[in-house]
Amino acid sequence: MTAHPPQWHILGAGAIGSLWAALAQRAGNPPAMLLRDGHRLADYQRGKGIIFESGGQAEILPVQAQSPESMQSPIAQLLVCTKAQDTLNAISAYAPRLTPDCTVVLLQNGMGVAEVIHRHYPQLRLLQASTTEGAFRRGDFHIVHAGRGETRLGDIPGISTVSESHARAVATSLSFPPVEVVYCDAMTEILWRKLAINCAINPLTVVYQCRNGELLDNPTALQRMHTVVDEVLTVARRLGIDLGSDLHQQVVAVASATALNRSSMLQDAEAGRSTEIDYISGYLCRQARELGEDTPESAALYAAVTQRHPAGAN
Ligand code: NAD
Ligand code: KPL
Repeated sequence: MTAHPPQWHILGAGAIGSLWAALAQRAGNPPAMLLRDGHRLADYQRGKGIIFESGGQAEILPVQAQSPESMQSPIAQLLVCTKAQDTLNAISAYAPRLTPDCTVVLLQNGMGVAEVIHRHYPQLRLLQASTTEGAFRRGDFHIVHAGRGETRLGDIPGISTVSESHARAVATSLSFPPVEVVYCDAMTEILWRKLAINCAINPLTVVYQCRNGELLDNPTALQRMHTVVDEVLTVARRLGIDLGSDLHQQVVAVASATALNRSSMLQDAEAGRSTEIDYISGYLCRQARELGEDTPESAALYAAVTQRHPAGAN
C-alpha cells in the first residue's frame, strides 16, 4: 500500500495560491484552499472550481475549499500565499486547527512577516519560499499562469527550527509539474535580492503611475532606482549579507524582462487595496534605522506610497 503524501492547506486563494492549488490538484495531490470567510466560500461554491489558464488552454480544477467556520480537520502543512500585510490575520483565523508541529511555508514577497508570525506562534515550523513564477487573476477564482520562473525554499536563520532534511522534503512535496521548488541553504541572499528588486521597482511604479519598463525610459526614475539599489547594498553589507556585484544590472534586467507588467504594488494601489510597502521599503528603512544608516530615497518612496495608499491589512 502506498502512503498518501500529507495534504497541503493553501491560505490565500489569489494568483499564487490558486496556481499552487491548481497544480497540486492536477498532479493528484488534492489540496484544500483556506478562504477568508463563509461569504468567500459561498462565492467559490457557486462555480465548479478554479479556472486555470496556461499556454492558451483553460481547465476547471475542482479544488476543495474551506472557511474558518466550515471544517475542523487538523492542518499539518500550510502554504501561505496571502499578501504580506494580511498574513497574521489570515493565519490567526485558522490557528485553532494548526497541529502543534505544523509546517508553515511563507510564499510571499517582502521581508519581516516571518518575525511577526514567529512572535505570535513560536511553535510553528516556519520556512520561507520565494518565487519568480508569474500569475494573475483574470476573474474571481480564475487565474492565468503567465510566466515561468524559479522557486526556492529554505529556512529562516534565527527563526526556523526545521532540519535540512525536512526542508528538502517540503520543497519536494510542493513541486507540482511544471513547477519545481528547489531547496536553498542561502535564503537570506535570495530574499534580499528579491527585496532589492521590489524596493527598486514597485514603489517607483506607484509614484510614476507606470509599467515596469517605463521606469527605464525616465531618467529621474532610473536614477532613483539605482539610488535605492545602493541603499539596499549598504544595509545588506552592514548586516554581513553579500549580494554580489551585479545587483544594479539584475534590477534593470528584471524591469526590462517585465517591461509590460503593472507591478503588484501598482495594481494593489490602483484597486484601492493596501500594499506590501511595509514589508518592502518599510522593512529596509526599519533595518537601516536600527543600524544608524540613512536610506533617504527608500524613505521618500515609503512616505509617498503610504501617503497615497495607507498601509494595513486588506
Ligand atoms: P493576490 O492578492 O492575488 O492573492 C492574495 C489572496 O489572499 C487574495 O485572494 C485575498 O483574498 C487573500 N486573503 C487576504 N486576506 C485573507 C485572509 N484573512 N484569509 C484568507 N485569505 C486572505 O496576491 P498574489 O499575487 O497571489 O501574491 C501573493 C504573494 O506572492 C505576494 O506576497 C506577492 O507579492 C507574491 N508574488 C506574486 C507573484 C505573482 O505573479 N502574482 C509573483 C511572485 C510573488
Ligand atoms: O515582483 C514584482 C512585482 O510586481 O511585485 C516584479 C518583479 C516587480 C514584477 O512586476
